[in-house]
Order: sequence, then C-alpha cells, then structure tokens
Amino acid sequence: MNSKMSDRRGFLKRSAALAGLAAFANGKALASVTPGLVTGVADTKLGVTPDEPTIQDLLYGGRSSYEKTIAIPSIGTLGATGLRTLTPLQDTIGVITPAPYHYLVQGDTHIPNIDPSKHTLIIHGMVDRPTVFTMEELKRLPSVSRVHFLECTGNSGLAHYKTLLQDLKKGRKDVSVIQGVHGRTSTSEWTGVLLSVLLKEVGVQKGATWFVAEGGDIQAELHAKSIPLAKGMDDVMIAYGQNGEAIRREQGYPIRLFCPGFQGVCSVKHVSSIKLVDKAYMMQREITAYTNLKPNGMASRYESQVGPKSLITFPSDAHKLPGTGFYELSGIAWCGRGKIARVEVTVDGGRTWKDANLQQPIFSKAWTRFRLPWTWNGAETVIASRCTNEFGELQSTMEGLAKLWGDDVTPHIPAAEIERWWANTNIAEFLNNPIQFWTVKTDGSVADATYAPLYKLPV
Ligand SMILES: Nc1nc2c(c(=O)[nH]1)N[C@H]1C(S)=C(S)[C@@H](COP(=O)(O)O)O[C@H]1N2
Ligand SMILES: [Mo]
Repeated sequence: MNSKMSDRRGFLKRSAALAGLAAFANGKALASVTPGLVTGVADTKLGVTPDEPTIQDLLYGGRSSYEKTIAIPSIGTLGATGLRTLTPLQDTIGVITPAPYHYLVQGDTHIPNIDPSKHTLIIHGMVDRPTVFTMEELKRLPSVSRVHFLECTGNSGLAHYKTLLQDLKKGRKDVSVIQGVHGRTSTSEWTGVLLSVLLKEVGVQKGATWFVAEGGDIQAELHAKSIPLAKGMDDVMIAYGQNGEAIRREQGYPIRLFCPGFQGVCSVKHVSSIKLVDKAYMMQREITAYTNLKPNGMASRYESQVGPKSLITFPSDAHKLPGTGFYELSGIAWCGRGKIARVEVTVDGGRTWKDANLQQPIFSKAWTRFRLPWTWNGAETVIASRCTNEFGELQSTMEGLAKLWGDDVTPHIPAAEIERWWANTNIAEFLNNPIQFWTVKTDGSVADATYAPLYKLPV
C-alpha cells in the first residue's frame, strides 16, 4: 500500500467518525445500517455510491438494472389453473440457479406465507413414537447441504411444445423452446435434515414400506405424495435452506421435502405431515396425474427417477449468433441416478461426437455444466449434446425413448404409429429426456430441431 492510499484510508476513518453516519447516502434510512457497511457502501470517494437503489435495497442486494433476465410465466398460462414460472436456461451460468430464477410449479393460485414459529412437521403412522417437530427443533438436528437439481415431471414434454406453438400463434414474443419446453428444472444447494435422522428419532415399525408426505398449504386439492421408504432412508431431506438462505416462499418455506433425483412432484413444499404406511396411497397426484399412458392404453405409475438428460443452453433458440468465428458451446447435464460421467457434443448433425469439458466438482443428482470450444464457419449445421451417467446409461433420441417406452407392451412400433400416439395421447408427456438438436442457420439464428419435425399436427 502506498502512503497516499493509507492516508486516504485514515482520512475516511476519521471523517466517518467525525461527520457521523448521516453524512452518507443522502440521509436515506440509516438507522439499521452498521457503521462499517455505510462507510464502505456509501462513500463517494470510494466510487461505490449506488445510483439507483437505496441503502435499504443494498442490504438485501439487487442486480444491475442492465440485467433483464427473468423466469417468465409459464407457457399456456392463460386459462390454466395454478402458478408456474420457467427457469431461463438460455442465460444460466455455472450450475447454481439463483432463487429468483428457480422454476415454480404450484398446483394452486395461492402461495402461502407461512409463519415458521407456527409451522410443524408431524411424523406418524407406523412409528413407535409419533412426534411433532417445530422448526426450532428441526434446526437443532445435524444438517447437510447438498447440490441437487429439481425437475417437474412434465418438463420437455411434447405437450409443452404444442402449447408453445399456440402461445406463439397468439402473438406471445417472450417464449423459446429452451425456456418454454425445458425450463421446469433448476439446481440449488439445499440444506436441511436428512429424513433418515428423523425416522430414527421416531422409530420405524416393521412392515412400513412407504410414506405419504403432505403439504401444509391450503389448496383446492391437497398436495400429497407416496414415496418408497427405502428412498426416505437414503437421501430424502427436510430442507429449510436454499442457496445459503432460508428456502424461498415459492420453493416451500419454511420446509419442503426434497427427494433428490425424483420427479419434482415428490418434493412436497411446505411439508407438514409424513405418515409411515405399508403401501402406496394412490393420491390424486400419482393416479389421475403424473402417470405415463402407454400404447396399449395402460398407464404406468410411480415412475420417479429422472433419466440422463442434457441440453446445449448456448447457443439455443433464444440466441442469435452475431457472426462467424469462435464461441464456447455450453450446457447442462443431469440425471436422477448418480453423477454425470460424460457429455458428448456434435456440431455436424450427429456424424461425429466430441467430449465436452465437465465443470468440477461433479455433484450427484445435480446439473453438471459442460463446455466445448467451437468455431462456426457460417454454414448451416445441427448441434446437440448427449450424456452418459456413471452407470453407463446414455441419453437417447425421441425415437429411441418411444421404443423404450413401448417395448414391453407391444412388439415393433413403426415410426408413424409413434407419431400418432404423440399427437393423440400424452404418451411422451412425462419424464422426457430426449436429445435436443438445434439448427444453427446461416443468419446465426438457432431453431429447435427435435420437436418441430415430430409435431406436424394443427395447433
Ligand atoms: N405443497 C406443494 N408441493 C409441491 C407442489 C405444489 O403445488 N404444492 N408442486 C409439486 C411439483 S409438481 C413440482 S414440479 C415441484 C416444484 O417445486 P418448485 O415450485 O419449488 O420449483 O414441487 C412439488 N411440490
Ligand atoms: Mo411438477
């Protein structure tokens, strides 16, 4: 430090002490501001006086007014019941989703603002000591922090693509395939108590094989979900923290059940009751919704784990490349079972695949950021990513997935048949993890090349 600088610091210290705090920040509400913070934040000589926000705004922070990215209201919201927002995947950086960008699926138009001092969690049913836990009690127990994705069961479904086309037809401008079709997933660091810790406290009785978790929010239909007890004993968490702060109201304040790697509907927000039982309870959200209709007319239920999945987020259809030359292709890969082991990228329509660099550390059941240097020569080309998890399971194409789903119920399925099911039923609606192809056009614009060729029916 040179002497001029140390002089200046001395001056600042002295002047703060002399002038008192009111000299800073144009006299804005300072009562709750600590002296050190004011000196740092508001002193014009340090060049950090905020233009727009008030000191109070800065106490919780705010982004630059030049940043415009938002989690847009879900496609097809007009007329739909419930609240939904979509994560802006096209603008994601790294692997953590800031809470304001976390997607939202609320089965009701009501988001409760629960007083944590009044909220409790009861664990009952087939247990030795039925127990009511207050928030204070939960927070005294040993905790864990883990980075995990959450994904809505319906994410990437063909039904969302159809809705997107309808919205575009109505003149909506803010929607893209990357956000509109795929934006029901986010990744956060979740902090809480493992359910296994609580189950040990209450003593699980012999014969208990499932538990039913219920949300404490008042909805037209109660949000309740049956989960296998084995999952509960493994890595299910009662989470109260999200990215280093209290879980957001939209994400289930003050606590949510968090079931890593399982479809989003299992992660019951505002959880207030866990009942140990000896069978799945066939709740509304596992029988009349979130089931996959098969070609033979039978629906499969309790399909829970998200398959290996990846998406190139840049460039995607929300972007337009400004010209030829160097770009870093980037995207996210995740799976409900373990870690992502490999992501391959094609820039020539699938003729050749190159290994992308994976961001370290790789978390289990979490987004993994991948990156690959790329020089675009200006010619039209098709790009895509495909991932493999640590068990060697490879992400498939739409066609591959349809065969997989159909295999055990019918013999060979001709492609035309598959298309007909997609058009007429919700066969491909849930737990979709197809390879997403993007066409980079000569003008630099990017278009979806997975859903568009399949969905040929009138909107
Ligand atoms: N209490 C309650 N829990 C809920 C829901 C709900 O509507 N109410 N929606 C479920 C669904 S379908 C999903 S995908 C996730 C969404 O969680 P998020 O809104 O935090 O993204 O929460 C699940 N848990
Ligand atoms: Mo969901």
